Amino acid sequence: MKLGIVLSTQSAKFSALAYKGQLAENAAKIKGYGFDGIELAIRDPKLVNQAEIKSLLTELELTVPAVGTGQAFGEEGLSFVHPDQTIRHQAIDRIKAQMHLAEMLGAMVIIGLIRGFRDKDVSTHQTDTWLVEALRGCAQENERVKLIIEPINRYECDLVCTVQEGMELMEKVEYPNVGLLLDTFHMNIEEPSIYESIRLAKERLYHFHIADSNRWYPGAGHLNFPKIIDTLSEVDYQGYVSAEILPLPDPDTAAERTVAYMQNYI
Ligand code: LER
Ligand code: MN
Repeated sequence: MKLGIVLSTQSAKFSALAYKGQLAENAAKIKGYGFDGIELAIRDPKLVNQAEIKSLLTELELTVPAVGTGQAFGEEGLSFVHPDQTIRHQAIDRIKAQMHLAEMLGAMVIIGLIRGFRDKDVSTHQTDTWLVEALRGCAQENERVKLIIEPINRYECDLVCTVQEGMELMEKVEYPNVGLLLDTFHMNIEEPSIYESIRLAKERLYHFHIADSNRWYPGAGHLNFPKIIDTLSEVDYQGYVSAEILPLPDPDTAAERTVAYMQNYI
C-alpha cells in the first residue's frame, strides 16, 4: 500500500483538506514528509495548468492516485441529478474534463458530492435513473480511466451513504472502470462494521481515504487503523491510503503525524 494526502489546487469551503494552494511549495513538503503521492482536489481542470502540475509532480517523483471533484458541486452547484437538465449536462461534462486530466496524470476520478442531492419534486426513480445514466455516460467516455463512487455519510449527502448502496449503484452502472472509494470517516458513521464493509467491496475497492473518527490525522481519534490496514491486506488491496484530514493543529503537523503513525502499519 502507498500513502497519499489530499491537496486542493484552490481555496474551497470543504474543510477536510490538509493543504490548499501553493502546489510547488506544498508538494515539496509532502515529498519531504515521506508521502508517495498527492491526491488533487480540483474544482475545474480549466483553472489549472495541467502540464505544469504533471512536470512538477514527475520531478518530485510523486504520483497522483486520484482527482477529487466535489468542489464543482460545493462551489458551483453542479450535480448529476439536478432537476435542470443544463446543470446535469454541465456536471457530466465536468467529469469528462476531469477524466481527460486524470488520464494524463495516471489518476482515477472521484465521484462524491457531484452526484448531488435528491430534490423533493423529483421522484426517487427519476433521480436514480439520472444518476446511473450520468455514470454510464462518463464511464463509456474513456474506459481506461477509473471512476470511483464514494459513499458519503448522511449529514453530507443523501445519495449513496453506505458501502452496500455504493455496490448496488456500481452493479447497476455495469462498467468495469467504475469501482468504489471508501473513507474511514464516513464508514465510522454509516457502517455497522468498517471491516465487513471493506470485505464487501473487495476487488472493486479502487481507492481508500483515511481520517480518524474526528477527521483529524490517523492516530488522533479512536479508529483501529492496525485492524483496518490488516483488513485491506486481507482483501489484497494494493492501492493508496490517502489522508483526507482537517488541517489541525496545522497542516504540516497533521501531515507529519499521518506519516509517523501510518508507516507502522502499511
Ligand atoms: C470527499 O472525499 C469526502 O469525503 C466528502 O466528505 C466530501 O464532502
Ligand atoms: Mn473522502
